[in-house]
Amino acid sequence: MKHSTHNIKIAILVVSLLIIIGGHTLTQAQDTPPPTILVIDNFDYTDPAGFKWELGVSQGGSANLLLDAQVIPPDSGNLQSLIVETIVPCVAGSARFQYLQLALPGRFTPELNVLEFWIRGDGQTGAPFAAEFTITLIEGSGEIWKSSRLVNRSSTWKLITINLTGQGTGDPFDHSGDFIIPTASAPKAVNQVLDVADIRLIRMESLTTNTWACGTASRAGGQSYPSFKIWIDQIVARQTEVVRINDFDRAQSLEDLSIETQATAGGTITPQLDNTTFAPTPKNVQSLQVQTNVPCIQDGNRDAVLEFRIPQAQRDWRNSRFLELWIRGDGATTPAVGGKLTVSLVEDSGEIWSSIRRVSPHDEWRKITISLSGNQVDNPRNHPLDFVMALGASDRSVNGVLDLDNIKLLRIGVASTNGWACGTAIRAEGNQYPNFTLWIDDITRR
Ligand SMILES: [Ca+2]
Ligand SMILES: [Ca+2]
Ligand SMILES: [Ca+2]
Ligand SMILES: [Ca+2]
Repeated sequence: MKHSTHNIKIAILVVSLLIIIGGHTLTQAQDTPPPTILVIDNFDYTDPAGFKWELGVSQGGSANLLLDAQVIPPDSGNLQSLIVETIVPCVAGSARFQYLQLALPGRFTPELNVLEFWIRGDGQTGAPFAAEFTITLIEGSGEIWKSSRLVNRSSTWKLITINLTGQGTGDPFDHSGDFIIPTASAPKAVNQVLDVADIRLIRMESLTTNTWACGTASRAGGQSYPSFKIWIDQIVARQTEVVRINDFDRAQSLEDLSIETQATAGGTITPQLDNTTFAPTPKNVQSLQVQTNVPCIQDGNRDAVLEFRIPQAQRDWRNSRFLELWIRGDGATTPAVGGKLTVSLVEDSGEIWSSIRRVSPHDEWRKITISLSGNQVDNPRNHPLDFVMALGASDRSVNGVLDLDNIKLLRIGVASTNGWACGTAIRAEGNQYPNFTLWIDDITRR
């Protein structure tokens, strides 16, 4: 495998970089982005001078930056990705940090509403198991906005989409889906609103946590792990357009909705239109109430499901990044309190992708957002914010990636949790809380 390499060993702060392209031949990048996309960096340069990011790193730290023409995300016309390996040791009495910073190649326009990029780990096992990854946006006003997450060492490429929205101050790790002014940067706050058209600089940081790097994590056995290596690619800002899947407003009767229902043995699911309660969205007049009664079954996978068949002309979801819907609970204060909501997408290929979240019995409308991305087999309960293939559905796997070019069905499962229904919750006994009611409204993708 050939890499273009340049090793950086520096002691303090910002330097400009030179990337030395290796011996392999490169051709001109193919992307001619539509006007709604601003490519921040795709790392597909034919000229090493294309690399404009500046490195900042704390005392004693360094970074290896490599362009990689072999390991690239599944994105058409893509030529290269960037490997970022950071080595940032602990130095007593000084803060650890590392970042790559870029002046934006063009002005952000206000209609750009998501930032996205591909990321992947090195596929190795062992400590450190994860690192902190942060995207920072800095406004011309000086306001600093961050969105943080932990990334693991999985060698599977993952598409990360972050809403270009932000308000107030807080912890960036609570804002992996949008941006927040970190509490420590609050003195630089101006209006505490992310003004997209005022963004001037972007930073990305990948750093093992202090507990790993400084050798205090219990499993690190006192050893320190200052290094972490990631691949990153195709950093873009884009506009996503809202497409209605179902708002339940135009239906006169259930027949107009052409919903199919299914429940596991002994269960019932009863949807009905409700024009007395609906989500607080413009011109809204009606929602769908879903009453379920689903007793326990032997293997435990009890569920009651609404199935929305997507019309042929609306099955290409490739320009969308999120599925959004509004939900409202029944406000129950006695068991079973709350339930689970399962959202599944069925590809025309037959692959089924699911996301499960616990739903509290709140009786206020809430909007939930699920990222339209998925590329692994896992328990959907671990994925309220994106999609995975459940183990039980993996026998239908075709290519193991959520493909958005032909989404045939949307399934929504509503049920009380097994813990209540099957009597395993502390206060429950036996099979006694099979009922759960949820209101659903305004299902969209964007
Ligand atoms: Ca690329
Ligand atoms: Ca602002
Ligand atoms: Ca509605
Ligand atoms: Ca697929």
